[in-house]
This record gives sequence, structure tokens and C-alpha cells, in this order.
Amino acid sequence: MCNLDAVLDIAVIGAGFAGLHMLDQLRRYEFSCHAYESAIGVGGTWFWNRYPGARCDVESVDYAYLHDPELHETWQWSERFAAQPEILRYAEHFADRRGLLPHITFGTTVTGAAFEDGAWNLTTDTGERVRARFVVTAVGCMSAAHTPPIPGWERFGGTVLRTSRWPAEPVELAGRRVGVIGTGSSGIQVVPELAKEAAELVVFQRTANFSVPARNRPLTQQERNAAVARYEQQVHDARTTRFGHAVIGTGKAALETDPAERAVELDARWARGGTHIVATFTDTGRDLRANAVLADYFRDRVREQVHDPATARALTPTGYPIGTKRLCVDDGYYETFNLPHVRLVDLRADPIQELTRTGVRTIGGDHELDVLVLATGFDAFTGALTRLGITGRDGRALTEVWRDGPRSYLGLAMAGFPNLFTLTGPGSTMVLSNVLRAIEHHVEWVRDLLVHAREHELTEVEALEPFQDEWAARLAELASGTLYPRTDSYYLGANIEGKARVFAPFAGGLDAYRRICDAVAAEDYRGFRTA
Ligand code: N01
Repeated sequence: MCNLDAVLDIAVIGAGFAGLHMLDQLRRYEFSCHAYESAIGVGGTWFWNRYPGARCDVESVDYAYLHDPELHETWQWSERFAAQPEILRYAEHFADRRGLLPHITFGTTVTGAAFEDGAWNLTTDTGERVRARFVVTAVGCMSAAHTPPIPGWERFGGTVLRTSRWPAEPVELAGRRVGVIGTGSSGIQVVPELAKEAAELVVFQRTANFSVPARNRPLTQQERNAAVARYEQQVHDARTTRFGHAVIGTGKAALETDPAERAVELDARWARGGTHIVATFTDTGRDLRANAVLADYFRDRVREQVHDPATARALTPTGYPIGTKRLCVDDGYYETFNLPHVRLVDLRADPIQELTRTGVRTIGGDHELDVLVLATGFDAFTGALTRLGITGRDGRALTEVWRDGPRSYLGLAMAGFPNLFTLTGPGSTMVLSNVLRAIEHHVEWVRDLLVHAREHELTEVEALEPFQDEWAARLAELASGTLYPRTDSYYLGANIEGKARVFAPFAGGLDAYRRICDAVAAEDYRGFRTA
């Protein structure tokens, strides 16, 4: 629909929650704009991750747009933690309600983006060529799937499925021998569901994760009404809290709390379910001794839930502080291992050697499988961006510029890449906050900058290198005040072989992050070169 003769004001890449909101705002502000999306529908993450058991780990009423009060009032979430189909319906409903579909080209992946002669030339896998003065990427933090470098992929004769690209049509698992590699949030959610159908389920675990029960349940009408009534408070919380939504902590340090009181507080949150438990005490994210209090509490819960002592031992997370990998939220994960047809393979003790024609070979022997499910995560934060084939000023490739790790200003823009903005990009709070809140903040901030550029007839807006350097230093300093850097995780890029180890998220909280961005805007976009 668009071509090089028709220069868009703004091209948006991606039609998940970020892309849809961006597109909608740009249209409301009467920019000429269009979005490009690889999938054949909207929803991003929630389009692709349709594996059985896929649910949000943020409560539904908080994992929803706030910028649209009418939508907030009229949409009725059915469960405390919405499942993927409902979240996808919500995204579709939003796109419909705002008339966005005609402004999105689906089934089209951007494969090249070059800044040439003052504008961006995009190329796609369908042969489309698009010229746009500005580009906004809305490609998600977790969308470039990671395939582990296990020898023998070509040999395996069974079915390989990925949680991150689960087929839309039903998958027949009844009577089949199923294996799952990966025990992060996706693996921990999919395992109990696969166990309901599979004849045999083998879970290949490299690192035992900390997981808390969701205690998911239908929302009562009273709770839904209360969420509507809470709207103004939610908007306030989005601006003033670390995660972008309220969490119920004690406000006390674990190390200064009496053990009996600690247990009461933790028990209450464990019984309530969900991730709030990590914020029970103020010191567990930065003090190893305090962290051990919380970690031990979780370890005890594993032993309570898993009957076989050896399996319980293998499922008990050790060797890294709780919270330094994303806390998982489960629905019967541990109990699944009490079922007679489910078994755990602890890859620390019994590593995978290769795939064979009929299954997975570990040091200890062969595991015959009909279906192998990969829940092995993502080239997080940067992967979706580096795969866009971006080249900035003077033909500099983003892959080269980021060879030693991502560099950005505010996580939103990069020196050398004018007129390009990265929603929830590396260097912003990303998954360390409620992503919907981070998205809304970014979209509105970028929209205001684009309006500013139009009003001032700016043709180029580009982050300045010294400010980018300063941002990198600030990110490193914030991370060093936490326990995150102590653990190999995707936060650091450690899950991808050869990837530079840089702690990518802004660890200072969404509230602090927003204040910085607001100050930048108020100071005439300090740190940006404009022309
Ligand atoms: O991916 P992960 P995910 N051999 O990277 C293992 C969001 N999300 O898709 O820890 C064997 O967390 C790897 O092992 P190890 C959420 O932000 C949210 O589960 O590296 N195993 C790990 O166990 C989440 O954090 C929701 O040792 C290998 C697993 O694969 C993020 O997405 C639901 C391996 C990958 O875990 C990513 O979660 C789902 C190998 N070679 C996702 N390579 C909710 O909202 C990797 N692994 C609830």
C-alpha cells in the first residue's frame, strides 16, 4: 500500500500492545502512518505464545490499557490472571474499536531499515518498500525465539513445537510421549497442561526456577466493579510506583523483621498467589542474606509440594538469588511431578548430548519422544531489533554498533540512528515493570516528541553520544546496587551464546524512569540533536 513515492510521516513496526497504541495515537494526532506486522493478526506476544496454559503473570486488571477509560470501564476480565485467548481478544477488540486494522499490513516482516537522505527506507520479506521520515519499533522484548545449540535437530523424526510459536490449530497429544526443554515462565506454565494429555511427559530442566502459585480463579462481579472504581488510583500508581502498579509489601526489611512475623507475611502472600511476594520486604533485592530468607521460604514450599525427595531436591532452586531470574507463576507445576507419567531429567546431573531420530539422548540414556516442546526462551530485548536489518547514518549497522551490548539513550533512541524510536527498548524498564505501563509511557512520550518535531519543523531528531554514554553508566550503576548481575539470565544476555553480557534493563523503577524522561522532555529534549 505504501511505496517510495508516498513518504509516510511514521512507520510503526509491530502490532502488539505497543504498536497498536502507537498507531492509534499517531492517527489521532493526524500523522500519516502505517504499521507492519509479521503475524497475520494483532497481539504480538499474545498472538504467538498460544501454548496451553499461557497466561499473564500480572493480574488482568493491571495488565490492561489505562489510556482508554471507556475501554477500562467496559472490558470485563473473566479471571484474575487472564489466559492468552482472552488477552488476544482484548488486543483485537482494541484494534477494532479504534479502526486500526486497515492501517496495518499483516504477514509482513521488516527485513531492512536504512536511514538514507533524511528518511528511513524499509524493506520487507514480501518485497514491499516503504519510505518514512520516522520509524517507531514496537517489536517486543521477548519475540526473537532462541533455539538451543543442541546437536541433531535435523535428525529428530518427531514433532518439534515451540511455546513461542505454538500452532493455532489444536495439537494432538493424547497417547503421545512428550518432552519439554526449558523451565522458565513458559515451561512452568505449559508442563501441567501437557501432563493432562500426554501419555508420558519428560521435563528437561537445566536450572530449577523459583515459582509461586498463581491461585488463579474467576473474578467476581464485585471485584470487576472495584477495578473500575480504582481507575484514578491505577493511573496514579502508573506514575508513582516502581512497577507501574501497586504491590502489597510490608515496607520493612526482612533482616529487621522477627522470623515469626516474616513467616506470617510470606504465608499470607503465598496463600494469595502471584508475584507480590517478592516485594514483601524491602531488602531482598539487594542484600544476599535477606534474599536467602525469601529463597529458603520458596525452597520449603517445593519440598512440601513434591513427594519424591530426589525430584524435590532437583526442583529446588539453588545457587542464585531469588528474583534475579524472573519469578515464575504457576498453576500446579510442582504437583505435576507427583503424577506417575511425569518425570524430571535434571540436566545439571545428566546433560543433553544430542537429539536422535527418536528422542533426546542425555549422558544417562535415551528418552524416546513423539513430541519435543521447546520452552527455551528468547534472544531477549535486542534480538527482535537486531533482526530488523537496521543501518543508521553513514550505513552503520545496528548489529555492529551493539556488538558489545546494547547502547541507547533512555532505551528509546540511539546515537547514529536518527528519527528511530524503540518502544520498550533496551535501557528502559522493560520487563522489570508492568510492560503495559511501560508501553503506555513510551508511546505517549514518543508521540509528544513527534508532535514537538512537527511543530518545530524538525527533520532530524537523534540521541547524542555523550548522553547515551551517561545513560549506559547510569544503567550499570543501578544494576550494581541490585543482586541481578550475580545470576546468568536473559536480563544480562547470558542465555545466548556469544552475546555480550550487559545488564540491559533500567533497574531504578518505572516511577524514577518516568521522572527522568519527563525532565528530558521539559528541557527541550535534552540529549537529543535536532535539526
Ligand atoms: O524463557 P526463559 P521463557 N538446554 O528464558 C532453558 C515472559 N513470559 O519463555 O535457566 C536446556 O525464562 C533455560 O534454562 P537456564 C517472561 O518475562 C511471561 O520461559 O538458562 N535448557 C530456561 O529454563 C519470561 O521471563 C509469561 O539454565 C535450556 C528456559 O529454557 C520471559 O517471557 C509466560 C537451554 C528458558 O526460560 C521468558 O520466559 C511466558 C538448553 N540449551 C513468558 N537453553 C507470563 O506472563 C535454554 N534452556 C506468565
